[in-house]
Amino acid sequence: MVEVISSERSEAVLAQVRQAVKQTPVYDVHTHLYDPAFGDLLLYGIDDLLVYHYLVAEGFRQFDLPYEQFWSLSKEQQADAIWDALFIKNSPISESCRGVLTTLNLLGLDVKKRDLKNVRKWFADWDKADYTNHIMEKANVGSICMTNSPFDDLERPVWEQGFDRHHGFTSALRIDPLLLDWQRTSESLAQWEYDVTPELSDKTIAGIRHFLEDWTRKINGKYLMVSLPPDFCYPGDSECARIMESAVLPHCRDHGLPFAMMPGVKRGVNPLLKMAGDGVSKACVTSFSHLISAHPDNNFLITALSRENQYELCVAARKFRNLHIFGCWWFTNIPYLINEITSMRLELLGLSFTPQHSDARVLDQILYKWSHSREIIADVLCDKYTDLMKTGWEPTPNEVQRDVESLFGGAFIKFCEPNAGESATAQFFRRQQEAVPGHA
Ligand code: FIX
Ligand code: ZN
Repeated sequence: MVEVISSERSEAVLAQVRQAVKQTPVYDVHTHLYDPAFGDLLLYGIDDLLVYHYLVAEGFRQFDLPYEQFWSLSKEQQADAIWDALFIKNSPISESCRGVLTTLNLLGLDVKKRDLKNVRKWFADWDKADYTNHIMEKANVGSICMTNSPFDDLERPVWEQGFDRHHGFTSALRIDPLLLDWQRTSESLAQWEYDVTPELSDKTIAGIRHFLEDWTRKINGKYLMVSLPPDFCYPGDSECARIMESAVLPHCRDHGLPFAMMPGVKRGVNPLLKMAGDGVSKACVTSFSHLISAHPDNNFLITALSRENQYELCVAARKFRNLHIFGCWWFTNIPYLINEITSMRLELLGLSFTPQHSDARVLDQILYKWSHSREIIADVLCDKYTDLMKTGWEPTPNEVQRDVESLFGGAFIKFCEPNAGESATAQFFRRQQEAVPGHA
């Protein structure tokens, strides 16, 4: 047996892993945040943190007020009710509650004072654009991918009018209504002067492709994205499968763009909870394997909502190089599952996946979501490098840095833009790499 690595040397490697995870800026590949040019659509501050739908769902487990009464309150009153129920009357143990406290703590606010009024005052003094830069820097998030929907009546006019883009924000074209509600969406497209009818004729498919082309260009989309119900089935003759096959996938092929799918969400399980009322069920990974297998010239990104789908999905990714798995989505974005899912992915896929995205809806959330995830990713990576070192393999600092960059956006960019060469984000990571002490 080869001499094992001394404990000092292995401690030094693990310290370097932790440092690289902490210091490497991340590309947050799926969020619901907006470039500050979108004005009020970019949410931030304590009230938006407290009325986040993750907390609303938990709040209703404690409130004794009727649903309609809560919804009739102002945002500040709703935030007060949630603060009182989840932070004052109970200890804020859940991941979403802890997230608010991590965020405040990282902003330098003293949470033990439990002084909501003062916290509100602190946020009131910020300018939105300055705050955006401040938070991205503090969270060490180098780039944020927005979710951009032409079907959103508040968002669409901003794109149509045009604006100077913030260098830290990229775009993804979100097309749920197109795939999941064609009968209604055909009316919108027709109104916007695309040549479509509710029947999926060749002419209508051409109209849908024009629409996709116009919006991909307008927003400079990096990928197209849909969330899918658990019963999505392929092959199949649903309108969703037909539009995907005849319009979305050819469009993605022609433009060299990946198609991101997020299976497993059951929308409106409890409509009285509004946005907090969506649930989860196991999706059919076999359908996704069929779809990917039938389209070898398309690239697919997938994050599944159900814990029960994670293992099958990893095995599917071992079979299909045109599938890239990303993130621990929504209900799986809790330490217990991030740990489990990230370990499993590293063991089955090595470094060829993207462990996390934030899904942040409120800018400040990137502080807690990334600090919590970084902690777990560092722990899991340390376990894996420790196992390697038991064989006598000693990772060099450059190798560790390379691996972390790959997990924090490098592998994603390479998958999405194999021919982009020096894309803006790749350049960004290269600059960061050069800034790391010890980089050759
Ligand atoms: O469909 C999505 O992109 C989901 O992430 C959202 O619908 C969901 O409301 C959410 O915020 C989850 O984190
Ligand atoms: Zn999302």
